[in-house]
Amino acid sequence: MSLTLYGFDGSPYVRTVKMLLKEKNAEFDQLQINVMKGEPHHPDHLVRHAFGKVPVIEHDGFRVIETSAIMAYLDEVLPGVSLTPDNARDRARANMAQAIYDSYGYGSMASVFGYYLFPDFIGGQNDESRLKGIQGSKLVLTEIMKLKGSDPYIAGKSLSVGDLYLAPACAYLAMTPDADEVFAVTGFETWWASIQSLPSFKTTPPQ
Ligand SMILES: N[C@@H](CCC(=O)N[C@@H](CS)C(=O)NCC(=O)O)C(=O)O
Repeated sequence: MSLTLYGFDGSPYVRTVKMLLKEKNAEFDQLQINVMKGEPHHPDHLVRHAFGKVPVIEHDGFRVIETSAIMAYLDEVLPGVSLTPDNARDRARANMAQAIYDSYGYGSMASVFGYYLFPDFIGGQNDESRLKGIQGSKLVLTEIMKLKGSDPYIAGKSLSVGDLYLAPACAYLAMTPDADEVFAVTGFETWWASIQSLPSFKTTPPQ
């Protein structure tokens, strides 16, 4: 079996995939395609992902792009713990978390953590966009924590792809002075504590 992950450790989406690979105890190679250096837009990577994004995976010669497709594929083909809930409602909760993050979460959260951590990459420090990002991020966390309800994880009693989606961007937010404000959401604190204790989280720090 050969498995290659294309994408650098600074990318939240790459970390989501890497956390799944760690949860599965999978062996893989990683090519550190660096977003900060514009490497996803180099011709050799555009062959893999025509839209110039990471992550991409190649599994025994089969290429998959887009994190949602990668997560579903790897969860199905790799042995080990399943990260897809075993019933329709919990699967819907995980899928909702994933879609909310993709559609409304990543952009809002990146405009907050990017402001402090990667200002050049997001086109400079813009306070209006940061403040809008704080509100957007809070709404996203609020709605995802409502999906979690009183369960320990977003889609129920077990860790799922929904949790792995949200965790890396929260890790970046946690490094900013806006963390307390963004994280002041019912249910977030206990969820975040359990995510931070996962070996798959601890062994995939952004670099
Ligand atoms: N829709 C893509 C989004 C992935 C994405 O936004 N990746 C970022 C890094 S976290 C990236 O490659 N950015 C490069 C760029 O936009 O230049 C997915 O789900 O995989």
